[in-house]
Amino acid sequence: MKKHILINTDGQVVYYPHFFSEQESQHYFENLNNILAWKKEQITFFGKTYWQPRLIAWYGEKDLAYNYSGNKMQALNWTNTLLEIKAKVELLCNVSFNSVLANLYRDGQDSMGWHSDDEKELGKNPIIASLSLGGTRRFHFRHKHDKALKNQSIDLKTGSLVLMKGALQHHWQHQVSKTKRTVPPRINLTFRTIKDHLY
Ligand SMILES: O=C(O)CCC(=O)C(=O)O
Ligand SMILES: [Mn+2]
Repeated sequence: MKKHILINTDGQVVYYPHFFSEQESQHYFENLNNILAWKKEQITFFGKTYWQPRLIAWYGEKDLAYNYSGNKMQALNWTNTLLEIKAKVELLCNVSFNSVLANLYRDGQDSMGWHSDDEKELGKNPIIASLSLGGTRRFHFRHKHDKALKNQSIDLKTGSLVLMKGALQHHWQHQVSKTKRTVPPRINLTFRTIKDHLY
């Protein structure tokens, strides 16, 4: 499968532009948009609580729980479609995932700020597989300490998959910025493995 290595210093970011075809992507977008239990959630940041600027839903193995942005989240049971997509992603990356965080960006004002996926439940050097369906949004990376390393960014097209691995989450942050352009809604699925189960 065609791939492009975006970052290869202090961790790796690999981009697969055509993981799913246009038709498959549209089919999955419609299913997930209709069926997932989308919710507006709060985030606690330096003691202050805000609404997250997007909708989210978290699915995984039975009884799995996860501390995400100051909230204890309880996993919902996998849907058939999520299991089907998970199996295809696992074939490509040779790891098995026990959960997925789904993000719905309704328009260009929905976003996700600078962060690393470094929750301790994910373990030391997690592999995270991130699928994009629907409207194209730009994904940015910045190094946390080394100013000599340039920021990187990439347009996440429908049907594309990003793998983040190695020490990436220790050294780099990523974000999906807002845009004034009119963009169709976008669904993102980030498959993760929770190591420390809270149950
Ligand atoms: O929407 C995306 O592509 C990124 C989502 C993300 O970074 C996350 O869920 O942690
Ligand atoms: Mn992230």
